Amino acid sequence: MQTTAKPVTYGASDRPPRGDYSRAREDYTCDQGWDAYTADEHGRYARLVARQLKHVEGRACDEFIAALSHLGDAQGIPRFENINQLLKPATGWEIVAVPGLIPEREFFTLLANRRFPVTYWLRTEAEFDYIVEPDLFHDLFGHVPLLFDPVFADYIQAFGAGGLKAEGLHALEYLSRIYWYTVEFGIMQTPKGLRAYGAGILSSVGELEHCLTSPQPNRVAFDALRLMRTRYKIDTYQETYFVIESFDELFDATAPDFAPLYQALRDLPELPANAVEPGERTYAPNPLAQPA
Ligand code: HBI
Ligand code: FE
Repeated sequence: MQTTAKPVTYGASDRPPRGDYSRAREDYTCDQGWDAYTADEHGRYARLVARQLKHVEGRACDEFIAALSHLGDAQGIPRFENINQLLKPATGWEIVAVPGLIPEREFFTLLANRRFPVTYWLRTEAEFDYIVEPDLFHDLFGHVPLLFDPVFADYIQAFGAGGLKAEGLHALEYLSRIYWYTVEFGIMQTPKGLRAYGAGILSSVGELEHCLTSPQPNRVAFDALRLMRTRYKIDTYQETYFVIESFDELFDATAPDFAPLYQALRDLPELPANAVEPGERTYAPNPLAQPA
């Protein structure tokens, strides 16, 4: 099947695309190809999940922990249609396979229609600890559990719909920052301390501890305008984490039309990833877990 789906990679990276974009349909979705996974890949996925499950307790938000059981027994790579049988009735979402990163317009269109893109290929053994591009483990383990949370599920759909309304390239850059600093690297203040909810953190071993307890990064109260001014880096730990107090706060802050914010942003200079603005609310790191 010939298609116009063209490979997409992060930024100007000259890294060759990892997925087979020739198998993608016009909307960039493709079949998961579950039968093609090897025993090695099933085993590697199971080891990635087993390791991460040891780290998320006490570090991931309760909503994530509560939803983990929906990913199945994690003895191997699940069939997306099996997850959809649970996910669709829960929040109306379904996951669809994609060959990797897809263009913004197709990405926002999928989210606006409650279809979450999940990369079908899994990282190699050499990338067990770290991979730049989002792979199957990042998307499935990092993103999918929170799609079972009704408020977060509505937020992602609103974000997708907002993205389709974004006019001009700058708006897409601002929206990418919102996505990056919430869905990928967001943390939450809870009565039990700071907890992670961003998929980029939840699918990483090192950053899960770093984002909550390291004295290095700034932890700044979530503010959509401040956030959209702030640049981010894709291949290091974040230098700033934006802190919400609930998913309701996230939904309320980003559901309305962003046009007034884009207008205000035109007159405000961008901020580096490690900026701290005078007078803004910041959060102290969690105390280091006492050795058992
Ligand atoms: N494509 N498959 C996939 N996954 C993403 O997370 C993704 C994407 N395309 C664009 C994108 N993210 C970001 O630019 C969002 O901020 C829009
Ligand atoms: Fe992601």
